[in-house]
Amino acid sequence: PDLVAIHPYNSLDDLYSLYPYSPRSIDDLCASIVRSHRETTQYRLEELQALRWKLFTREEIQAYQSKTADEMWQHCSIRLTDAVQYVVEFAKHIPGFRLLSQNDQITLLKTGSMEVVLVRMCRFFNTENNTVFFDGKFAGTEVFESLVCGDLITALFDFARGMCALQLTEQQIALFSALVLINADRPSLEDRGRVQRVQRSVELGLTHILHRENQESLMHELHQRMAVLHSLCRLHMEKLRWFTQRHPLTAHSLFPPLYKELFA
Ligand code: CLR
Repeated sequence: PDLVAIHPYNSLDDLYSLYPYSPRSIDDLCASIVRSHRETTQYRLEELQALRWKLFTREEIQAYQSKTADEMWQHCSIRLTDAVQYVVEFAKHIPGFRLLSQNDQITLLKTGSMEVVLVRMCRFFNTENNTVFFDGKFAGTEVFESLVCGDLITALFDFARGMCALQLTEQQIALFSALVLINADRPSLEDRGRVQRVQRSVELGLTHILHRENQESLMHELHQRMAVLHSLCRLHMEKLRWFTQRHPLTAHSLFPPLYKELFA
């Protein structure tokens, strides 16, 4: 698709001409982010809704449980990398992102793409039976037993349940995802000021839609979730390091290159 046609900001000047923000351009900014989210979520909510009672059979669950840790880690890393790739696409269409230096874009993706995947996880979560969409069906925590990192899995499921409880709209999920990604506090950014300006525009966008829907109180909630996201991703990295030490061969030859690049 033609990038310039998709997002209306061709230069930082265009973006910064949003100051002072006229409602029209802030609506445009939100619309771009929402469109980018919609085009990169893999599944629409209606599709997921229709699938939400498709559960794994006992035999299928046993098959996952009898995989070796190696096999299951490899399998999950492929699924996660796939999801990360969609987040990279999403990022590229956040107004202002492509105008950051290549290094800063990579820094933001390295630190934030997994966090956005976890934000997105709430769309794929069924709170009625605590299952998540995985490999075409809904899976409970027991499906991931062979990974031997029950604490991480439980923490991820808890986080998804908590996010579901907020009952965010697709718009709110889109803007929140953008804010998680465009974070000027990430270590080793080259041009923090520039990231900060993009961050402020996204922040204004989120504030704007929350205000319009009379849900300003959500902002505080969302800021708290950001701290939880940090700790979840730290836990993921720890588990990955532990796994890499025990199974260097799988980690080096079987993990997808992007997964290694981002997390290893
Ligand atoms: C999250 C939202 C994405 C699509 C997607 C793809 C892969 C899924 C992931 C979602 C949720 C979490 C998930 C993952 C595959 C494996 C992982 C089910 C639905 C589980 C929790 C296991 C994680 C184990 C690693 C940390 C080793 O748009």
